[in-house]
Amino acid sequence: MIRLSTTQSGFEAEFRALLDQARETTAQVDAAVASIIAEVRKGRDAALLDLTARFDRWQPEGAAGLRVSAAEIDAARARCAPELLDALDLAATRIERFHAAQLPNDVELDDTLGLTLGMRWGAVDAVGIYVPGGKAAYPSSVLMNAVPAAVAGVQRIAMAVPTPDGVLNDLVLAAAHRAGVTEIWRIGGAQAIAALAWGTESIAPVDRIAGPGNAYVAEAKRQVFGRVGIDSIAGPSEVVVLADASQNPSLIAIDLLAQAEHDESAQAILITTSAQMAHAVEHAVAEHLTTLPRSAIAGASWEKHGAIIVVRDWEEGAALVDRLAPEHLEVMVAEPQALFARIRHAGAAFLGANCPEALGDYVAGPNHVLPTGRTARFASGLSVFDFLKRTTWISAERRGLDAIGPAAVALAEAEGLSAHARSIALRLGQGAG
Ligand code: HSO
Ligand code: ZN
Repeated sequence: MIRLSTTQSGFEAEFRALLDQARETTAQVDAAVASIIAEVRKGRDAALLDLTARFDRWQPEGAAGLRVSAAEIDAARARCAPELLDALDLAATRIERFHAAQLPNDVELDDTLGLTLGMRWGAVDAVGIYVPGGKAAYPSSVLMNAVPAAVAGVQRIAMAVPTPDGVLNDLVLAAAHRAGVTEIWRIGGAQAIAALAWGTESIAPVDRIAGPGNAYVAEAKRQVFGRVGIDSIAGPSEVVVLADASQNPSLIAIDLLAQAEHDESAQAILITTSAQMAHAVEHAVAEHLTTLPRSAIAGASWEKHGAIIVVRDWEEGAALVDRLAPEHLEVMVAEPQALFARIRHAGAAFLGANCPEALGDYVAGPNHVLPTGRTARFASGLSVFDFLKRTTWISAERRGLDAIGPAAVALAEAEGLSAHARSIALRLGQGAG
């Protein structure tokens, strides 16, 4: 953990080092991924069976065995604790409601010259949702990826989830069922991305792929991009907490650690106007770490990437946040809305002492798939927009054509495109024919 203060000499250099700190070493997997994709394109179902046996150590019973059946989904749901299914349902309902509120209106513009111009939103036909297996299998992420697609109106939502040693996570299946996933495939890694993008005998290709994954999955998404759309490639998670002297240091500390426990390369940063608070939080972090089950991971993240920055005022604090452009921002000050209004770059904000990030991770309603690694400068969290696309349209009355056609003829002639010019001129009644 690094302690900084904007009053110390050399602060700028230290802060820049923090901004530039590499938190993830991405393995060089390009070539391996390219060969897996080629294998799936060529061998299709048979290649998937092979690769699954090789990487996930189980032997599907033919291609049909790759798909999780309705009976298996029902059985998985029956094994889940009813309280957990209720919690999942509450989360899904709230995520649905918030994402439905995002649905945009079509545009229609009458230009008064006799033309009507429009833009129409439509859903993507088929989407693939990748869900990591094993340790990082989060039912909450299934909801966060699949619900926006369903709300957008996507007809086919195909989920891919690896089942190492054949083992499935019941709550992941229950979440998929609740979210409206239409088919579930027990495949993973680059081979799953290849199958979703290119299709096999049993898996129809999709149009867009979303969802987190390991280095192989991320690289595979990069390599199939263009054939299909992809969501952003997520890096390690991060939080910036802004706190003034009035806050409870123990709560701030646990919020920082909630981020840190995700992964050793996660980053948690406190920015405070109070040197006393800085001190108190540092102690509270150490205290919590003595009892947290994931203290090894959280402690390593805090040690390697954590920071406490003391600022003179919130003017300085807001400027630092914009430079960090954090994935998550907690604003725990007396007037959180006012401070939030001064900040431009953050993936998602949590305002006031009553909404720790974890509330948003699970049940609040906004998406938890957010831009990491300072990409909040130009990117946004997952939403219905990721599963919608636009078609613009023009319709013209005769008087509209007459009004603007001549300008188009002139531009077409200047570009040397005679058929373009003539297609308009003929209609204007001026063409040589
Ligand atoms: N904080 C993570 C999402 C998550 N948290 C899932 C718990 N489960 C990235 O926004
Ligand atoms: Zn989280």
